[in-house]
Amino acid sequence: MSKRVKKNHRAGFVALIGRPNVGKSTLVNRLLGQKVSIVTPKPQTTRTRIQGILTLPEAQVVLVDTPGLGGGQGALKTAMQRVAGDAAADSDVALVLVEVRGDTPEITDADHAVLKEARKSRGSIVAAINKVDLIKRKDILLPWLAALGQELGDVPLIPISARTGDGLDILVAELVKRLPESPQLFPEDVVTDQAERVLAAELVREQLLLRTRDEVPHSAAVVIEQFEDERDAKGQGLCRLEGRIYVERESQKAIVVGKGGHQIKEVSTAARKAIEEMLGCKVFLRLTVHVDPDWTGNPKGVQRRMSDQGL
Ligand SMILES: Nc1nc2c(ncn2[C@@H]2O[C@H](COP(=O)(O)OP(=O)(O)OP(=O)(O)O)[C@@H](O)[C@H]2O)c(=O)[nH]1
Ligand SMILES: [Mg+2]
Repeated sequence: MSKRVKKNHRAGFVALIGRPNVGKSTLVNRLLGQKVSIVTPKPQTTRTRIQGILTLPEAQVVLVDTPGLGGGQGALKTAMQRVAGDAAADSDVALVLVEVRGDTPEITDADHAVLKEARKSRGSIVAAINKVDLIKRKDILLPWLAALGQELGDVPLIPISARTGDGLDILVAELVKRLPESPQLFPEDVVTDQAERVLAAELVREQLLLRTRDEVPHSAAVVIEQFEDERDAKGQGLCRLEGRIYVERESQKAIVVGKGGHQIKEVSTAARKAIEEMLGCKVFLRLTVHVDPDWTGNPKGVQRRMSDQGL
């Protein structure tokens, strides 16, 4: 990689900050055209800092996905909030993401808390209102823009849809403008800092989240302990993965395993397909379920289950 600064080339860190479920991970994946962060309709899906690197001719935008602010439980919650706050403080731009919630705009304390974190950025703030594809009547957007605009002051506010891609060109241009002049920070073929092993564990957790409810999604942690790429030079052969799913109680284990192992089989089949797509390799996946009592409730438990993913 050349260290010479191309004229006007910009590069830096953009931290996505927002409440749970507003679409931060969806936006990162959409901008990259590749899945680096799991997405579910449940809040508190993302638990750690996940970096996605968007390399453009004129700029390199390092998108930092973070856990939603205000979500989680116990020591896991504390760790997740710290990750988001640190990412904001360490950013050249804090991108505040808000979602359209109903017909009447309402700015809550939770929104104020998000803005407070974003203001820790050493750089500037850009805001985007996501999920505009859900708005059936265009006149609903205007009061939302007015209410948020009043809250944000002279921060630019861009309506977007991470799902359809609406408004994303404008958003990226606003982000790039605010990055410092700098050569590329990463080689251009690097898209994420997430190891394949960690991404595979996340794809398993995504399927668990999609298939369970109540407290099970928040109590589940996944680790891939064995990852053997047995492909030969011609690319023939298997990738063999062995993973462990941890929950907090025997009753949760029974739910994850399901009657006659039905649930864990479904999770495993769906996760295997997703991992095959990511690796471009035929996958053998073996999952087992274990109980680690109350791991989310204490810092040692969080370290035990999440240190693999940098939490
Ligand atoms: N209709 C619509 N749905 C969206 C859009 N962006 C995200 N979603 C959906 O919103 C839900 C949450 O998306 P995520 O990307 O997981 O949200 P997040 O902010 O990363 O959530 P946490 O990781 O829990 O903080 C998912 O069901 C997405 O499919 C959008 O632009 N339009
Ligand atoms: Mg997320």
